[in-house]
Amino acid sequence: MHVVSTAGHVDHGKSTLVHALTGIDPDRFGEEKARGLTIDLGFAWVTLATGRQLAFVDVPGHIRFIKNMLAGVGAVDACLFVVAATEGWKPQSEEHLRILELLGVRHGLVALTKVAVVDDDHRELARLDVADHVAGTFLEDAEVVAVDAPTGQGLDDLRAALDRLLVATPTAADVGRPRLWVDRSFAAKGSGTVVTGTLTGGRVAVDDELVLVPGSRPVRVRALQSHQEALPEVGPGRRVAVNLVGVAHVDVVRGNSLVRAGQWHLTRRLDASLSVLASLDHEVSRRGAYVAYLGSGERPARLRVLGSSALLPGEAGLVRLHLAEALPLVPGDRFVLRETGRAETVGGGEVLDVDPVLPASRARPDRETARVVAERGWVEAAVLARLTGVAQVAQVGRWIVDPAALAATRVTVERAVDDAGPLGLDVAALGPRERAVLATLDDVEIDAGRARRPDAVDPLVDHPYLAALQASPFTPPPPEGVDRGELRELVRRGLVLASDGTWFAPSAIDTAAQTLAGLLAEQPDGLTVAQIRDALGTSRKFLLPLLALLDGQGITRRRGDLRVAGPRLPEAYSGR
Ligand SMILES: Nc1nc2c(ncn2[C@@H]2O[C@H](COP(=O)(O)OP(=O)(O)OP(=O)(O)O)[C@@H](O)[C@H]2O)c(=O)[nH]1
Ligand SMILES: [Mg+2]
Repeated sequence: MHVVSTAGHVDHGKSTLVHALTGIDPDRFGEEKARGLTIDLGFAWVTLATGRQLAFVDVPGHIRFIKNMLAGVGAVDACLFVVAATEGWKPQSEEHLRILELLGVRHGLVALTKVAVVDDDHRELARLDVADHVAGTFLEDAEVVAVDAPTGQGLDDLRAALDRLLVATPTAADVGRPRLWVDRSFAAKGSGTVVTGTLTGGRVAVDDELVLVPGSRPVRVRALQSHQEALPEVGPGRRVAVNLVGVAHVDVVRGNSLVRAGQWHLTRRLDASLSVLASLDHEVSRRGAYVAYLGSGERPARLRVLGSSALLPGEAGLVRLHLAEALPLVPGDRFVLRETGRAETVGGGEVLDVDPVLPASRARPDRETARVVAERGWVEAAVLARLTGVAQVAQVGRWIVDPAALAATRVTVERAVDDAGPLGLDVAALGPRERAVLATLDDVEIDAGRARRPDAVDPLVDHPYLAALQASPFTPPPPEGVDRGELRELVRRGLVLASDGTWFAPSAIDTAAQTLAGLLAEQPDGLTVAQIRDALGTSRKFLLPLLALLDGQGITRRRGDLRVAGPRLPEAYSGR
């Protein structure tokens, strides 16, 4: 399945040819038929003898309707370039060819029409004329087929040539990011809003939730058609009619687009390449009122040339464009630039950066992902995918990081780990990026929320406060002079037990448990606080927090004023 647009000067026989090839008259409007002139885009389709399917977008040749032509050729795979043998190369032959070149169309063939009404010499002259003008363009090596639609002459040759063209023309890629630039919106009887366009980038299915841009109005796909056939799903590279729920047909216009939420960066500011047509008789600078033809729409744009103040005819350079509305664009999108005042095509180019971060004075955009990353330092992979249009695998945490920025953060994190010493660095105190880098460091181990070097000796097991607590288990000294952070860490690691503002060595609990086990073996009905205090040789002040620990661990249990055996009370020494 391919989409092919016509191109060529007014009256050269584009619509007649499409009609002859497809049986469908692409001129849809009464006024078009009455005047014998295409005003707006027309659509037709045919299945070639080999089974290959082909959709035509038929464009108007008249200069007055050039913006309709521009709306139609944005997403096509190839062109059928029409030149009448009666007239030869004309101004819109030239302008259409330039436009197709600027939009990056790379495949096509030439139909030399109306050959039945000229003699052989004329026909050969017209052929030479065409060859002259397409030299150096993508049509240089294209087949030129002589036809005459009313007599049917050459139509079979043209069909065969179209088939060869399609074999050589790649079909639209499916990258899982559908985008439909709307070229028509109307109300269909009984089903509401229908929009049409050439689908690219991915598939769309019935019941899909999409958003309408500009704005972000959610809409749902109620039904899909391609070539008037209802389909549950349509792939890229096809003409589609989408029946939408959630929007009135008058609220959708040519140039709008349908995309999936979250897949696109919507931008009003972009950097791009710009090739200025050699035929232009003035330079291109920020002065001037421009319109950019992007997708199927005509967009007023302000322009600034990057790196110099103006581009001369025939020159290629870089520009920053400011649009009035945010559009779902991606690097690689092509556009044509026209100047509104003079109604002339200025040039065109390729979108390079949909979210420029550098000021225009320093920006030097290109298509390199590494540049996008370098200008930001850190970019979330999902964001980078939107900015480049290419799926990106996160490298550190959810980010992709410029090598210099990564090295700098690595140094900061390593230093923080070293400065924290053997106690370790509190991971929670780090920012998310630092935490992601920490996880990539080889010579750091993370345990219970603390990062430290594995070879660091743990000073806490030898901590003097531990020794002091062990020395007087039941009259433990307060942690005077002990660093608060160290104390917290001693408690966290279970080297010190805290209870109600009093601290104990774990061995105090073990010793107390043994003592109480012995006493309770003799007095199973329970011990008073005074009995326990005397047995342990302590005072009430220390005993109550100690009992809280013993109760908490299930060694003892409270019954009234007494303490009885808890489920974890050790066996009493048999010797007692
Ligand atoms: N004899 C002859 N007449 C042709 C041929 N092709 C088109 N015509 C006539 O030329 C006139 C213009 O044809 P169209 O097909 O409308 O031309 P077009 O290129 O679509 O014109 P626009 O869409 O307005 O740019 C019509 O009267 C056609 O009948 C041809 O191959 N031979
Ligand atoms: Mg026409």
